[in-house]
Amino acid sequence: MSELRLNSRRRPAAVALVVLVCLSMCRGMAQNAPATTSAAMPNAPAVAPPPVHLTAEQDHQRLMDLLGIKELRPGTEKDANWDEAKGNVYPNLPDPLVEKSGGRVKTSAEWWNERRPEILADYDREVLGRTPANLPKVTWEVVSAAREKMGDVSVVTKRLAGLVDNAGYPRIAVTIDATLTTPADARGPLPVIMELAFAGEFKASLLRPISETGSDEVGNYGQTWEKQVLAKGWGFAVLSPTSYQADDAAGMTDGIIGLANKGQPRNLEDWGGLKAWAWGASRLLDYLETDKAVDAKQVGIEGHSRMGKAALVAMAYDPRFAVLYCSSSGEGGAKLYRHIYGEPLSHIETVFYYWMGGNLMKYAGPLTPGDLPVDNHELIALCAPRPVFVGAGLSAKNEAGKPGDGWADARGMFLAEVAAGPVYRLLGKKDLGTKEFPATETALIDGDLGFRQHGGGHTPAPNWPAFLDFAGRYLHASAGITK
Ligand code: GTR
Repeated sequence: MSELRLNSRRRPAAVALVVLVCLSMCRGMAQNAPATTSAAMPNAPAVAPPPVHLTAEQDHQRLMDLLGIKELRPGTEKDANWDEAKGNVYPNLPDPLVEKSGGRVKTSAEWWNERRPEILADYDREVLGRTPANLPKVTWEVVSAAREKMGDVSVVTKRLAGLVDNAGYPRIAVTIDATLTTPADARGPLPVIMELAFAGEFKASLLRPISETGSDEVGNYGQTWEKQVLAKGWGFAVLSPTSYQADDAAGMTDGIIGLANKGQPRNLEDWGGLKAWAWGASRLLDYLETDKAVDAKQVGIEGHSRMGKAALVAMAYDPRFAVLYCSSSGEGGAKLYRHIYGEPLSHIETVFYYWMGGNLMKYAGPLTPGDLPVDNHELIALCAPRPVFVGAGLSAKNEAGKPGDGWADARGMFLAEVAAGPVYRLLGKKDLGTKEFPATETALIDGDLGFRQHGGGHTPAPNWPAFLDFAGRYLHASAGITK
């Protein structure tokens, strides 16, 4: 079965294979056909044109042209603001509890039926792009299952492949790669933490025997997060978002976005990479709902940096995720666009514009973050009433040789959580409990919004224990063991 799997590293070969198969099928059809050729057969199936391949520069320019933008504001580290006193350029946040009509949201019904859909529509149109309706079906296969030891715990690790139906455009093959590890001796379904992994982390999750140290890709602080999750009596899943959507501007006519778009470049309101990565997380959750080892109502999701942005999007859009650890997600993630410190929007829109919907580029050119109809306190509010933990590292500027997570702007994320508080309160939940930025290494985890700034650099590792304490109030190993 594993031979059938087409992962991202093998994708060019896979695409070539599909093309060859198509060509040979066409040849076969021609050989078997009577003397007439397809030109003489008006009903002959048309072979879909190949995907359009643009360079990142060409695709970026194409979006600029569609928007009529001549230039973006500069966005390098040198152009960024590093002075907190100058960060509050746009002090007026959109009020998550005021409707576009001007009416104040007073009941949870008004939130769910009126205001929340308005915010989602703004995110779809102006920020993240719209996930297409009727995306192809995903069929999950357990490629292998291995019983093994992780530390003292006996576990079963399943390697999973989500095969995406590509009948609508056979030139693009897409597979979602993931693993699921659960304690072998559990007597019932268990909570699971799903990680949205960077490529190196996913590779490490495939090592056999199981890796005791994990990958160094996002920082290694001794004990791995996987062991800490197992110590809670829970399982963990590792998802490879780049297996189904490459982290590459030039790859936007490939992967699930390319498949859905039949190889054509994106329109201004089409989904960006974060939405696509979040879509895959939801598909993995579909699989978890079918796995008897898992209590799918108790699935948490975690991601760091760009994967932290994607994890937040997954949590905001898919109400089945039970709890979130959003680590150093920064600009385009939990940070307020209007808090001008560290990474500016113009950096995302110059280098990583493909993570987002096309329209967001306007706000890094002629318009400013202050013109956005939403801000990311509302992305957090879309997760309400479910618990959200936001983590970050030290805010020192990222200088060569110095640890520092300043680029991700811990304070900008904290302020967003504070401003999401009223929605949590409206829904009967507890907010962060303070508007004061806490001292480094002080966890705020008594409410349904959690926050901690660790003393290290751009890594999720030091905040895992605080997150797991927080998550432990919602996910219960005993739920699995007693059932
Ligand atoms: C940076 C990017 C950030 C963050 C980071 C990462 O270069 O500017 O938004 O996502 O990459 O994902 O590590």
